[in-house]
Amino acid sequence: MNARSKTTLLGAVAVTALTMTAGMGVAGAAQPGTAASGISICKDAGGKNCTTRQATTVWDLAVAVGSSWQDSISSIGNNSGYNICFYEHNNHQGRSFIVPNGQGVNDLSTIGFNDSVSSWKPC
Ligand SMILES: [Ca+2]
Repeated sequence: MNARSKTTLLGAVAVTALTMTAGMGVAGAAQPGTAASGISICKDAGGKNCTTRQATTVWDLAVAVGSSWQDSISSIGNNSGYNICFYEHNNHQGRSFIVPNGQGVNDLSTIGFNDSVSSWKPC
């Protein structure tokens, strides 16, 4: 291997590492839809103060995740592998909206659902 090809190889590795770092930064902060595998629910808008669950059916958010999560979600990311429907009340009642797999809602107040989600299911 000559000096020139060594430089090229190192350059390629550096670019790959940089791309991964940039992608992870976007995922955590501004775009909940690209967050970690599963359903990320966040108490604050912009993908902040989150926890993640796999694509299970949740009948009652207070029971399945914790009482502090009931009527508190302000942003959502969905990388669960399924489209997920979220509901205003327990047992999949009341108003609802769908978050397709691979997408998210950065601020639920923009769709009239801030601090009001109480259950979800794949749909
Ligand atoms: Ca909130």
